[in-house]
Amino acid sequence: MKVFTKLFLLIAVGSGIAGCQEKSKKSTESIATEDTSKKTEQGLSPETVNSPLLVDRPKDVIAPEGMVWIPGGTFLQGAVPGDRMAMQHEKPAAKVKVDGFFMDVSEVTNADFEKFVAATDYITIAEREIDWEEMKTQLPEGTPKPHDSIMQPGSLTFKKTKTTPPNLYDFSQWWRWTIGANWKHPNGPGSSIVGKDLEPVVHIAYEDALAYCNWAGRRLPTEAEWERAARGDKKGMPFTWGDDIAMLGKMANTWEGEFPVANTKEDGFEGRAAVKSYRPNDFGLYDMAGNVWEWTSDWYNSSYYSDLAKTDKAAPLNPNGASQPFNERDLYARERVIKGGSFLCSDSYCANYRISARMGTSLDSAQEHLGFRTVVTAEMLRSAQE
Ligand SMILES: [Ca+2]
Ligand SMILES: [Ca+2]
Repeated sequence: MKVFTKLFLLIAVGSGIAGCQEKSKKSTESIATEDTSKKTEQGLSPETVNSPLLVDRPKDVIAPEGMVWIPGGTFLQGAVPGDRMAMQHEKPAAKVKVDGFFMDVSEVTNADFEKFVAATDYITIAEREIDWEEMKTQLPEGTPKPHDSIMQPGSLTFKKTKTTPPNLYDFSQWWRWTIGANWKHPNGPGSSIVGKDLEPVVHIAYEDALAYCNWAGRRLPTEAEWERAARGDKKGMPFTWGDDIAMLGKMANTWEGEFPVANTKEDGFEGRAAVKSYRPNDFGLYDMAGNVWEWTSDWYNSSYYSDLAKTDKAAPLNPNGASQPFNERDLYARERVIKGGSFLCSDSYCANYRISARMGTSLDSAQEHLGFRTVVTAEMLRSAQE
């Protein structure tokens, strides 16, 4: 679904765009009762259980430039005990195993993406014309067509509010549909990426990220791989650096101050920071907390963890998430999981810089705080050499 469609839905029918808002208990219960058919069946195949684990980097493969080996391991995926900010869709944590793999040390940058576009002439979703015929198939029947003046290529940009919003559920108060916003003009037509080679590329929809991966011989991480990489060797810790929230400003680019009104910039940045502006985690990965959100390949299913807990498949190997999308707050949603939070995440709001934090984002959504990083397996590298 186009990001515009989401915004339009929000305005027209009050549906929820992917955001940080807290869960509505009422809607959770009513929708879960009405439609259980969309719930996940986990997507875990029996052969992935109790298989041997690839821990160390195979000697016949070396890390591609800009990547590091993430050792395989067993860990608890999901909310850690005592995390008071954890939402229901992060619980309960599940023991999983992940084979080792290589991961980009940083978010994909503007310079990286520019090389891809130069080589392929790829046009991102935010740069493409909006197809109303396609869009209306994903809207409630009878939804009127918006005026042509706003049915133009664009994306979502953030704008601070002048005063404290009366509620933080309506994020149309700080998100704007901006015609002409895209990866080359991240804050709208008047902005550019000149001199910002090392900032993370943004306004990247899922399809755009896949196209880059396909060109680069990479893929997106699963949510389990992403969490394994972000967590490093720290067991039971909510953050990539441990459990001390006082370190936040030194360790990640997030929002400090009252969201979405006042940003104190105590961490040095109000918007995107060049990648590697903060210290890396145990595995040498930068900005796994904050800066920009990162796509994973898992379907977003708000029942995934609770459904996983009901199965008898202990410690599955390389789980790839729910078999189908489901969002109890938006039954039209077809979303993938994004991780890590962004420069817009505040401890006064959603604290999505926590490792277990997750959000569903529609496949065609592009936003100014959403990018990605890639992974590759030893097997993929071997195949590429054949
Ligand atoms: Ca900041
Ligand atoms: Ca990030």
